Amino acid sequence: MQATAIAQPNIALIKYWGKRDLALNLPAVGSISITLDTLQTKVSIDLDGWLANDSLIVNGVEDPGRLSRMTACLDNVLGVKRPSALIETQSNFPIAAGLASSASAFAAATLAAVAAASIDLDTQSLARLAGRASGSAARSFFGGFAELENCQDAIKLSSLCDAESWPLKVVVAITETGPKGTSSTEAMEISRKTSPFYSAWIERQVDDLATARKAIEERDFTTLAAVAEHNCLKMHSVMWASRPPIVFWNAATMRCLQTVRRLQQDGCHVFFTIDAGPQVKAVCQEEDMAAVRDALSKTAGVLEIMTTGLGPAAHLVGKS
Ligand code: 2P0
Repeated sequence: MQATAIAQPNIALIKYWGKRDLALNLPAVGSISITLDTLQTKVSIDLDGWLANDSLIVNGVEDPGRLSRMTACLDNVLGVKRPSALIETQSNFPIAAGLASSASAFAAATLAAVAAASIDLDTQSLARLAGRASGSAARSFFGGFAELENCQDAIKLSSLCDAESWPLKVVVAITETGPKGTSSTEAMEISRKTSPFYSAWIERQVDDLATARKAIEERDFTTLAAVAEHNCLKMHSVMWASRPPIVFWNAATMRCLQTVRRLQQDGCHVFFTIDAGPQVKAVCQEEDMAAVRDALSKTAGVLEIMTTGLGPAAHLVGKS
């Protein structure tokens, strides 16, 4: 009744922002993402039932603040009559800071829970269960480039291209290390209820998805770069126009964007994307990675740089 799984975070190039069903956590739009390799979350779940209640240990420290969301995830995966669980998670990158740590944590937790309970489920079902806990977690069940389709009453996941077939690199510029002030769920709901741009965002998503899908199929970096940057800035415009405004950026975030523009003018194949946090992810071709890394590390306000390639789907690493 114990299992351990590893999942990598994924970064959306065409973003998920907004829910059409809060209770079922169904997204209002489809999304396309890349799953990373060197960043990862390892989750061990022990269902032997020797605890009176669930207990969550995050990076070696008991974390009651995050327990209720994890308990809800396990209840949804295993049913409420399950034994109490000891859940241990280890991430090798900052959590709750706009680096998709909930995607990797809930993907790994879903997989470990199902394995610990010896339940046999296909990838689509696992992805849907993880998506209930965190919308982006569903995409970490696929390596490389993944698409989450927003179908009538459920989500559908598919692989667009594996990591080896288009081995892009990602340079992550960390501009702030503390946890963010507003959760994604909360921020999405504020956007849905108050942003005058929200309906336009929803309507146009299908076009951005089609453009990105075709660019990925044709390995067309320039087109993918343009649509990904546009989609990212559009999502943040929705947030900025919300009431109260939701601004995840800081001054260094903006400086990183200027660095990426300069690199592009110098001929580098690179584009930026930013999620619900102040970090900047620069996606680039392998031959440009050193230049991108160098330029971002010299950008004022950048505290740390991480580099990663594209990686595998969530996978089991132990079971007993
Ligand atoms: C994404 N984000 O597509 C978008 C872009 C952040 C910005 O999915 O509310 O933690 O748990 O379903 O998955 C982050 O939100 O949100 C996210 P919930 P999640 O990656």
